[in-house]
Amino acid sequence: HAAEAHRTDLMTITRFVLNEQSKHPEARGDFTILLSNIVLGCKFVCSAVSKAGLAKLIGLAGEINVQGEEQKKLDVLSNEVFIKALISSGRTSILVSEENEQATFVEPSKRGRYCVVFDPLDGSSNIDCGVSIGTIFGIYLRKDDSEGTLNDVLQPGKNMVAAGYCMYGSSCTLVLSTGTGVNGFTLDPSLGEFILTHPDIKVPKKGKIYSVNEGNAKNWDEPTKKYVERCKFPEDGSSPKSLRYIGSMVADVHRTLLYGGIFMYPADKKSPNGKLRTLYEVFPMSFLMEQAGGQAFTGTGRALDIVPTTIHQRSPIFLGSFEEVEEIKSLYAAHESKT
Ligand code: P6P
Repeated sequence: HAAEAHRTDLMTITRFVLNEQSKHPEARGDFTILLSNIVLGCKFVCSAVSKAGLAKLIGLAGEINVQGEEQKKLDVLSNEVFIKALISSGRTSILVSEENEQATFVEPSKRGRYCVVFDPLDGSSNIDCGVSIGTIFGIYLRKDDSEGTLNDVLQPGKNMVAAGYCMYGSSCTLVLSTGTGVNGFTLDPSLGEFILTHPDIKVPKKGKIYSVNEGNAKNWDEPTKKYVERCKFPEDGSSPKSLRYIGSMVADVHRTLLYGGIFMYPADKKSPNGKLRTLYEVFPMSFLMEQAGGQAFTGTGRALDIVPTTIHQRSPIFLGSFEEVEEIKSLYAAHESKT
């Protein structure tokens, strides 16, 4: 029946967003245009990633390929595609990319009300071995009467108007929230359209999976150590949790969103702010997790409450099932009260 609905209903991501936007009488269609350009970028990257092995796109930047052109690494290529698509949308003022040290300030004639922060190809170190990778993005509205300054992207994550990721794996799945829940769309290559396949995603309240790089255990703080210990040796006699760690944030978070559990990149002695970037990894994934009924915590507070000071800063993150994050929060609170 689902297949039948798909064939005749064809709820594409564009139609879905248009329906959503029609609930906002003040909407001028700008967001829909912006999103369609992000979707175009995702379709390009999906195609390039699936061909990477063949087209040797995974070669190091600077190598010359058989056509005598300079090889671009997939993450460099993906970044260029997203930057150009976002600028040509005429709906953005500032772009922050993991690939660019400086923010991109759009020229006045092409400026729009939105600011996009993104990682064009997160986990790209995994490309060569075929592990799923992804694009992560978050969208802010420019602050009132601003023409576009860094302050427009140094806003807390809770100010985002939308966030999402596109995972390039066995299928190409785009997960999006515009602030009224989370929906998943799968690319139908025969149509070149993202079709609604996961309506109204809710993260299970509890989970049986924990996801962390145990190789950092030596450097963890006490609450993290205690939580992971409880996952392995439950004090209440329940069965231990399973460890699943892919090492590609989009893949680890997507599994957590659908199956429940917790994904963690804690602070440690080596990296006091953890490894993941606040603006375009922590904020978008935290936004989605909260919209799906889960939580996102940094060890000291709600992740979306962070007020960033620099565009590439990092922050620790614990995100996933509501109850699992609740347990981490209580361990940190207990630790606080002892120190
Ligand atoms: P580690 C990939 O390089 C990445 O940025 C995220 O996608 C992933 O969650 C994390 O780093 C993995 O880091 O230190 O566990 O290899």
